[in-house]
Amino acid sequence: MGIAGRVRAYVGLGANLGDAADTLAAAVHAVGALPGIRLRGVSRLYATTPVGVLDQPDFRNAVVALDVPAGPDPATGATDLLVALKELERAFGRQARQRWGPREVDLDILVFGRNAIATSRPPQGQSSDPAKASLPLVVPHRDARHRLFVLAPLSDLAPRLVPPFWGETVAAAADRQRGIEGVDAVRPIAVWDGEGWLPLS
Ligand code: PH2
Ligand code: MG
Ligand code: MG
Repeated sequence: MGIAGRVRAYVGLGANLGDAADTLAAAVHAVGALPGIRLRGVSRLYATTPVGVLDQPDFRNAVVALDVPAGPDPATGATDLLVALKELERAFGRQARQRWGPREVDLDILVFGRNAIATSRPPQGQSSDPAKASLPLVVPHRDARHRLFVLAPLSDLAPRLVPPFWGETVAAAADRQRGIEGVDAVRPIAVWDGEGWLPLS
């Protein structure tokens, strides 16, 4: 594949068990070290109020910009990235459970270039949650547009991006969602200094 066969992808990172900030720092390094993948940007780190199930610890969330192989077609390229991310999730979960007790990291493909993708997941790309295992891979991520914990860090990296189907920029969606969820739902707490998180005081 030539140098043109590359895509800008955005991946959301989340964790709320164990030292979530440490986990996300390690996850940023691990994603950036995947074969063929280059780390192009890291958002601020946010402390975020749980969405969905409310009775659980606050999350830490961030987004990374990646330069990844386009693959022979978008569905294949995105599926390859998905499989690599799911392997990382398993590796983190396995190590964390053995050593420090429960820990969890969630790595979601938010955007894969200009592509709109809906494709079945290979076995290695399925969720460990049986209820979700058979869901297709859909990119842009279905919920991203309505979740401030995704929009705020994505807007750090790509405020003027208009993902497929959205009809608005990431920054506009973040502003709207901030009005719905409130400014305190998603709080920046650190910046990436190239190696780890530097706390904002
Ligand atoms: N992830 C979820 C459900 N709810 N809430 C926050 N604040 N951050 C998340 O990453 C998150 C969530 C399922 O993936
Ligand atoms: Mg998720
Ligand atoms: Mg996920």
